Amino acid sequence: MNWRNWLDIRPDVAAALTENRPVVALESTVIAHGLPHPRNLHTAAAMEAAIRAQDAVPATIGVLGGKVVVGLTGAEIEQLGTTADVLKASRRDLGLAVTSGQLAATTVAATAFAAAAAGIRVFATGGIGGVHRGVEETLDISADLGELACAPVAVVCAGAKAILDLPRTLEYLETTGVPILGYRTDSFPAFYAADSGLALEHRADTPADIAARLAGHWHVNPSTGILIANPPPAATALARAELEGMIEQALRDAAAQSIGGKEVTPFLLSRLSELSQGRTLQANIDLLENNAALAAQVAVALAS
Ligand code: PSU
Ligand code: MN
Repeated sequence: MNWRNWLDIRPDVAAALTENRPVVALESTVIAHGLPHPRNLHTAAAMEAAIRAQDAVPATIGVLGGKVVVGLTGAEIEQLGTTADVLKASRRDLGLAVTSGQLAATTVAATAFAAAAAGIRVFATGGIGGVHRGVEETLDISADLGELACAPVAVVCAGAKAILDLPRTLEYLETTGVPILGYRTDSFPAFYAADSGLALEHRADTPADIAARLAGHWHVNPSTGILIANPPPAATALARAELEGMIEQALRDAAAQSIGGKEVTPFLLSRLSELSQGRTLQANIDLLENNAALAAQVAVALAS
């Protein structure tokens, strides 16, 4: 086994990186575990198309055939989005998944790690993982938060998922030293909702402005990640008040069914989609595409 080749950067992505052309990393857990089939595949394709529309190169990341692949093909994405029992791989799982050869989707943590290893600076997702409600009991804190502290990648997201304890998630990001830059907003978005009611201290209003701030961030903090908080599109975003009751119901259902560990987030997302008659799913899809488009604009500005 040639361990040095664990990272398989596909030619189109490698060429763009060598030539300093814009590249945007995308995760695959949202495809394999976050969205239902077939909308997961439509969304993955739409995110890649939104990136290409800005003349940037998408690099969807996953683990396949004993390699962490950067720049999955459409057929490989389809495999991840249609196969049952795909491993949800966090950073800690990557080395073991490479040695077992199993098919694995990468979370934000694992994707940020791989993107940093490949030299990709900009990554788009929906909402990052964070500190879960009831953390006093479960100690459930997403590995996304720890990884952002040591991967120099800008993650474009609609904040952290609304199912989480958002004030504690912000506290944790402060503790680990991960800054948050609001895009055209002064408050932390709440994933499905535009505004969590939690204030942000940093704001940028154009992709060029974001790119300039990123350059400054990495000049001073070269090994730290940063969140670009992009509110969800207004057309399908939900109001925070209407969400809260559904989230509480979903959390009760998770507890009643003893859902724990890495199953918690996929369970809650899918339960919320049922409780909202698909409205949270539509909001999730729209914000994913919106984040891909902004990430591409930022990558273009960074490369110029
Ligand atoms: N964003 C979405 N949907 C998702 C995720 C992000 O819109 O399903 C995934 C990401 O892969 C993130 C994961 O890393 O959810 C968080 O899982 P956990 O809470 O188990 O760390
Ligand atoms: Mn967890």
